[in-house]
Amino acid sequence: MTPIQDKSHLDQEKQDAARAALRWVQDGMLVGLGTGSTAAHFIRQLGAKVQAGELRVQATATSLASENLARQLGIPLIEPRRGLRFNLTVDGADEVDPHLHLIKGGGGALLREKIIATASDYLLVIADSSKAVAQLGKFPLPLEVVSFALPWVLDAVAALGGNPVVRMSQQDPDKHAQSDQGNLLVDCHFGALNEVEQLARQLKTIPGIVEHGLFLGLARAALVVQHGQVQVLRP
Ligand code: ABF
Repeated sequence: MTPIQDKSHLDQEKQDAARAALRWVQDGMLVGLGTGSTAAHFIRQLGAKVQAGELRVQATATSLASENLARQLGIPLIEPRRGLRFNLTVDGADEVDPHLHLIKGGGGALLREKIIATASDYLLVIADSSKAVAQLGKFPLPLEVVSFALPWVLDAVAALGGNPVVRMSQQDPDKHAQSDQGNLLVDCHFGALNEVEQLARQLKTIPGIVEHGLFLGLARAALVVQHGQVQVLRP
């Protein structure tokens, strides 16, 4: 299979996973909207249902890109407020392991994604076949980092064996990439992650790391395309 065919094949899988997630959405729900190409498929399909009057939902998005897409599609948006809980959040992932531990943040939205996932009663992950792994760690682990703290964060992560690389902007490769919050993104190359809970705890102790891309114990189910079929995985 050529890379182009492979990409369109994976895109079809993303669409299939997104379509399957629509069955989790019930009328009247408060929904968290994820970020990335798989989540964008879900937002488009949800928007079509809202426009057709088949579903009424209110939503909050995990990134400005997803928020803009939802607004264009006429999905009613709500601002963060005290006491707000989402019935369901549907989001993509960079890696999903059999415990439904996730690496997220390749799309640069991990902080808002974790905030919304934690404020949700049910996090449903949608993913193409390339995302399911036996062990996390092939995909670099993203961190969102306060700019002032960058040199010390790089020292601390390097001391943990993380081989940190500051992410550069896709628009201007001479500039650092920035999150929607104006923070920097650092991609860590730890290799296979054997002790994810321990690593998550260690990263949390480093001042200047606002959040890391390990999502542990948050996903309640994952819709992953495997062998051409959407499979429901549970932890
Ligand atoms: C978000 O988008 C992220 O947490 C993850 O980094 C990325 C997945 O992107 P895609 O769906 O485009 O593969 O869900």
